[in-house]
Amino acid sequence: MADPADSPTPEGGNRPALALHVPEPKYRPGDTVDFSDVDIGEAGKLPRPDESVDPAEMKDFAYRLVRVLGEDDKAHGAWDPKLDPDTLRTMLGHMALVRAFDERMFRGQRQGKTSFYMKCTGEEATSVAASMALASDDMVFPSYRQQGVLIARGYPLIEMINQIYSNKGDKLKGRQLPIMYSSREHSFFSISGNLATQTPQAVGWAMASAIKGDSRIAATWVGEGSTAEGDFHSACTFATVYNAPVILNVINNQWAISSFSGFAGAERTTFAARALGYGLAGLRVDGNDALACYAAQRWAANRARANHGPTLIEYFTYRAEGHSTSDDPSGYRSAQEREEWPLGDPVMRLKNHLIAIGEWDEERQEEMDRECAERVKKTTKEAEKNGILGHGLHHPFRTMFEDVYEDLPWHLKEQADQAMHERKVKFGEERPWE
Ligand SMILES: Cc1ncc(C[n+]2csc(CCOP(=O)(O)OP(=O)(O)O)c2C)c(N)n1
Ligand SMILES: [Mg+2]
Repeated sequence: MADPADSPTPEGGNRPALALHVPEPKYRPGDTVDFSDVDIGEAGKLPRPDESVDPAEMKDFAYRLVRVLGEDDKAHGAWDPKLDPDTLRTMLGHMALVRAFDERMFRGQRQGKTSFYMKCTGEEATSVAASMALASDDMVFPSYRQQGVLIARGYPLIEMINQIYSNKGDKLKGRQLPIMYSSREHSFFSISGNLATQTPQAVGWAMASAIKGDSRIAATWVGEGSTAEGDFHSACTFATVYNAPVILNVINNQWAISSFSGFAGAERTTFAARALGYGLAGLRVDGNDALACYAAQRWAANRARANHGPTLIEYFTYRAEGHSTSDDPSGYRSAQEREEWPLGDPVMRLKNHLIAIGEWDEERQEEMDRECAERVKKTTKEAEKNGILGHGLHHPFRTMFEDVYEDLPWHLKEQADQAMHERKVKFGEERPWE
């Protein structure tokens, strides 16, 4: 007898028509936002397991939030990293500097000094506090929204601005998109615009570090949207199989340009819960709580360093501004989301904490903000002496083909000769700077 499943559904038959679910964000422009259903838990409630814990015992941590800073601006519970006031002030200073830097660079793009910029407003803690919990020579594989790592590691602001302006001071010679920094000296791997590629690279680097018997670990940062890329899943598999000394930081800022996190799976489960399927340790953290970010990263770093294994950390945060200077979020999301976000602003929360413990005040904060803005302004002027976008080529055209291969392969040599020839035909005599 024929299997009824093989026959096509007859018109009007009683088998249900199949249907797809297409995720839709809750709020669109103009909508009233209500985040009261977002369960943020309470600061200080979660225990801090031993760093050698079996991932199978960490289920709860993938669904709840590690939080330290409470409504009273005090630090609570076992995850309190108990940092001294000087360290907290340094952390606040780095976060304030990142914000001032973002403001000025964003304006610089609007003034035509660069073609592109990306802010990390609202996410400063996830890079600044997390990188302060690492050793300065641990290798980091960031995405394009971790300028806070470079600032926390003391990378010169002028180098960042030279790169953003692609000017003659740009060590990368204008060959990377603005903000895609690279610094071997600061153990900061070159940023790639191809999403999630940094995740298997970080795992591979960590594996190599272990193979060599080195003591340095690796950490990578990736957006929640990018976790839908295959690379991320390969990274998780390799990390767990080989117990690589690596930290996979997932920044869940709710948005991937105009796609909300639901398209990467947020309607079904948390991003930290990805860890469970791989047998990785997984933590879900309040990404706007600098102390929680620090504590989680330190926990994972200690774990990796002691060969207890890799950790996947989801930072629950919110991208407060547009994706980049090319984006206008008012076209796809409600402006109220930023104001209503239940985890507040990371800079304000750390500032209020320092005030609450009697180690800071509003006057000092204002002075610090002024100093940050002044420092960025001064450095910007300095970098502008090396040129800005629109001043023509800052590096000789002929160098375009250099520095990738030690010896230029014949086919690139041919292309380089042809390109130079075409420019001569177009512009007449060879330009002296070429
Ligand atoms: C492989 C690949 N696909 C698509 C893009 C285009 N793109 C650039 S950023 C971005 C959104 C990424 O969102 P998310 O991972 O959440 O990071 P966020 O920007 O929020 O920090 C997309 C789709 C790209 N650069 N690379
Ligand atoms: Mg995102």
